[in-house]
Amino acid sequence: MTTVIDAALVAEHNAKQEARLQADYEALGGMLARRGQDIEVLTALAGRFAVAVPSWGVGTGGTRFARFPGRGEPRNVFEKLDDCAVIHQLTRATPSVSPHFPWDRPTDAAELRGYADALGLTFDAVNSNTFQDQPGQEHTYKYGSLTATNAATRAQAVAHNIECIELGRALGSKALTVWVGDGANFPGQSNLRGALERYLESMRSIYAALPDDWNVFIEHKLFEPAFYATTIADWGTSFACATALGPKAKCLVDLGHHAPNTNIEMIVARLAQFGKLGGFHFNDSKYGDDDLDSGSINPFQLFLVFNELADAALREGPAFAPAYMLDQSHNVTDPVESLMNSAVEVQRAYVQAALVDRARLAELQASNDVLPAAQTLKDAFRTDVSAILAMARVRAGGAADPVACYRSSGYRDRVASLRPAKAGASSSGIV
Ligand code: RM4
Ligand code: MN
Ligand code: MN
Repeated sequence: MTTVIDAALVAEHNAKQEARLQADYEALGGMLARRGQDIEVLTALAGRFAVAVPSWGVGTGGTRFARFPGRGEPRNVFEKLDDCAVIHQLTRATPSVSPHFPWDRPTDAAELRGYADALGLTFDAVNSNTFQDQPGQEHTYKYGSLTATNAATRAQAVAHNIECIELGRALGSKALTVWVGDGANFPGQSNLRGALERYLESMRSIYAALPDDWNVFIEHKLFEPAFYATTIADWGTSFACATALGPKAKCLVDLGHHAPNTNIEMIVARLAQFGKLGGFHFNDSKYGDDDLDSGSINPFQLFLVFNELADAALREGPAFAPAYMLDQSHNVTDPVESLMNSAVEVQRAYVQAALVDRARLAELQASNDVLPAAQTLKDAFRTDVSAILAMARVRAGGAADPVACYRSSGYRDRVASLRPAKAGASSSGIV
């Protein structure tokens, strides 16, 4: 495997941190042992955690007002993979990349797969894009794609999704994520039921093109760009469509795609109960689809999501394996740093959820002893598992402190000189 950051530099960084990490790890291990928990079991669990990086996340994002490009942004999918490889090398928690087409369309899929392989990366779910028009495209998506009233527009959107499946097959992916911005901006603009009927008809054609071992993930989002009525606005619609389509169709929960204060962990519990939880796009938000770093606003919510996942895993057994992906946009931070930060925060919630004393929680719930039940969750959430995460990384060849190690590597300066900005071009990121 090619290492993008000099392995000697990582080793030197870890050597400097070793004494402090060891002391913290021993102290935490002692504290956990007094609670009846084995730190080594938790460190092994942390080492098995993986979350996919979104290819579009390594570019600088933007808002509808402006995009302020960052230095050394990747200009093509190969450079995106280089940045993703740095994230994985230092965190050891992001071995796969979720590509977005046509942004990442390769001229030679085998070459792209080989490039990823050499970097120690694989491809996770592929994403279609019918929320933008592409140069030379025959039919516009201005009034919708999979739900368009114009049959030729729908056929074009279906064909794009089928092309995504074919590209994904060549890249070794096993799932297609479909998010559409289709909807209406005015009451009366669209027949609400008719739009969903057209969506289902289009999705049936896409579903029929799925290989046997593939899934399609339906991603819902409350609003934007349709501000009055988004066709796939909520998990209920997503669930109904996934059920109508069949067993290969599942629901994808993007944490930022709900109204403020929505109980997302309950959505997770419901989808898991009915066998339709396909996966996640992790991020955080304060207002809407803010795409902020995971755990940066509401880490307790992230923990509660993982608490439900831990409960579901116990009930369902090893077959329960929703796809974990990040979906973020970075406007003011270095995307590599933000994605490393998020991967670690999601991994933190995963480990904290494993700390919950489930037998005690079940007893407290059965006897309606409310306050200690709430405290049982808080005890786990308040436990600082940083030393476990750092130890898992160091043992796997990653960095004790990924952001500090990344900064000392000078990677951003190096790529800034290798990747001069294209004047006027929005080479990556969303906008
Ligand atoms: C959407 C949604 C999708 C992502 C696009 C770029 O809001 O979250 O997952 O493909 O943004
Ligand atoms: Mn998303
Ligand atoms: Mn989104």
